[in-house]
Amino acid sequence: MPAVPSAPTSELPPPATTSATSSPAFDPNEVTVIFVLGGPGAGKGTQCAKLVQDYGFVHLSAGDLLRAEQARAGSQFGAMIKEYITEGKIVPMEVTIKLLENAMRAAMSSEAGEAKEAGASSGVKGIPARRFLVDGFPRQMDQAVKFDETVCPSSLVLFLVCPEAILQERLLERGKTSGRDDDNAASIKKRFDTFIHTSMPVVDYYRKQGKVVDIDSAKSIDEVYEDIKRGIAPVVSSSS
Ligand code: UP5
Ligand code: MG
Repeated sequence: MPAVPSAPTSELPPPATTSATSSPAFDPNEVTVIFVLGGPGAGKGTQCAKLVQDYGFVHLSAGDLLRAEQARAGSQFGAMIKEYITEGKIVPMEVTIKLLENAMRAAMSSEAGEAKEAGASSGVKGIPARRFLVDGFPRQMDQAVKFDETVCPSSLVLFLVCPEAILQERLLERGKTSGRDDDNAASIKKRFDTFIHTSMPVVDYYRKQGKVVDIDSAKSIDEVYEDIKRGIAPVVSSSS
């Protein structure tokens, strides 16, 4: 296996705050963040798309942001991100957190964000976007601690639970057409290993804080979504 290089971070500015004693960039009373976690292929992206449609969440997929940065012409992180993703490893958090923070800021200041927050049918403008689904992040303890400290503590964690055999079948099927560097048998195995050893401690950490809602994502897409709607009800009603 090739050595994974450490990430140069000079191209991205440092996180907004770096001291453990300073405040997060976004006030959790004004911004609602839901983390959507689960193994590779658990249905995080599929379910987030449905929540965006019905609730006007802004959906931020850490994996999608990293793939976009990988594809961005001139990015100094492109080769490094590709190698980490193919190896199923976690990209150094400075890169991912900055991409997420930038995307949150862009959504909050954009017309698109305003329209989403207001709801597609109301047509009301001028309310900043403030409900975020953060999909596939945090997946390592250092990321969880840093994001909570410097960006915004989450209100809820949706944890999509599904047996590995089903996940593998879904990913291999998707791999026939997805073009993703990691939808192949070798990468999928590494992604599973990383999920168990590196990402599960994050779920346990939030479980101790009482934030985790477990969702059986082996069910059909619509059944999973019904369970998710019930799971987020307390947070959605209190932030609307
Ligand atoms: N499908 C979905 N739900 C279904 C259901 N209920 N029944 C039947 N089929 C269902 O779904 C996957 C497939 O399953 C699709 O074909 C779908 O139709 C079907 P999807 O919704 O895409 O699942 P998702 O959980 O989003 O799977 P994904 O592959 O995106 O999960 P990963 O967590 O592996 O990928 P992600 O893009 O988040 O991360 C990729 C890599 O980026 C990581 O491995 C890592 O290297 C890197 N990364 C970081 O380094 N840091 C980060 O913070 C985040 C990512
Ligand atoms: Mg996804």
